[in-house]
Amino acid sequence: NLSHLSKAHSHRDDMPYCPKTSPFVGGPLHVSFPSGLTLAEVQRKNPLVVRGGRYRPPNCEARHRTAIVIPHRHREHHLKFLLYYLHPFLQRQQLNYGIYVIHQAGNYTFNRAKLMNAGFREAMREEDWDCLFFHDVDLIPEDDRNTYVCDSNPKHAAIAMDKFGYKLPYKMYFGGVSALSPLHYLKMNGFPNNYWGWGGEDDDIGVRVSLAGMYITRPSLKVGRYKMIKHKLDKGNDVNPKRFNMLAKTRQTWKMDGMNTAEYEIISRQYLPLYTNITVYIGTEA
Ligand code: UDH
Ligand code: NGS
Repeated sequence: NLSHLSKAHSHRDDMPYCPKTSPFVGGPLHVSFPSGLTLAEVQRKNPLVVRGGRYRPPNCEARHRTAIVIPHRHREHHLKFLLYYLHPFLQRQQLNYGIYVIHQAGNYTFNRAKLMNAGFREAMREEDWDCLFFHDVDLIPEDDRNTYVCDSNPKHAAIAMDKFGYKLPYKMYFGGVSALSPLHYLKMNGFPNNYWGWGGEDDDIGVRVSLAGMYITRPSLKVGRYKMIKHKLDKGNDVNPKRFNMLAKTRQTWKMDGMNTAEYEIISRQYLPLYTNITVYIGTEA
């Protein structure tokens, strides 16, 4: 889809399009977590990444423009590893990309899905992205062929995680990493705003996909592999006891709760060397 080229970020006429399959993409990746890693080193290893964590291939015009949206709070040590792996991975795929970290302000209960709504709106405000990857901070892709571009329908990318023995834990699982075009996102009214705490919001999002008349696509089990950085349940993200009752009502609520009702306040927007950090105050449970 090249329709965006008439908009803000214009095509560089002097450049040919990148090939359909990048020559730099390999196969399986070895992922480990080196102890002394610093953000300065990640920066040094990615000299072509510019302010706000943006990149365009230097010698060809990218065919795809992908925003990575990462919900975040108190996971700086995971973010460092994700950036260490993701920047080179996305560059090998010859994408025009940007990384957005959506940081929840304050200490109130975490709300992953609402942060994604804020991330969607704020990323789209800056650039006409044709695909958004909603990405947990602790999941590292383990195969270069897991292309960070959108499909004709919403894509669930993290289908083979190490912690689930590299298989889907259950058929409708939609957690971890998913990829939607702006049209997909708006068609399903974005994500729910009122799942506070751990669990269920990803299932709700999966249900929305089908309620909006779409279906979930997936890469192969060989390609959609991820290593999770091990951790315990965070402070401020207790298991949400209401999640099952809420999930039972998604059919009645999805049109009234989502992108059309997402309210939040931007506290700050920082264009850091490796990512754009957007701190948002998303309020508290009603
Ligand atoms: N996140 C944060 N900070 C938090 C909570 C969540 O940044 O305090 C983000 C982060 O991107 C994370 C994502 O939200 O990857 C999902 O949250 P999670 O990692 O807590 O969820 P996950 O299901 O792990 O991956 C839960 C660990 C144990 C749950 C046991 C409950 N049965
Ligand atoms: C389901 C949760 C999902 C969660 C998945 C994997 O039970 O939100 O487990 O969890 N759904 C409900 O609670 C309704 S995990 O093994 O990663 O802790 O993503």
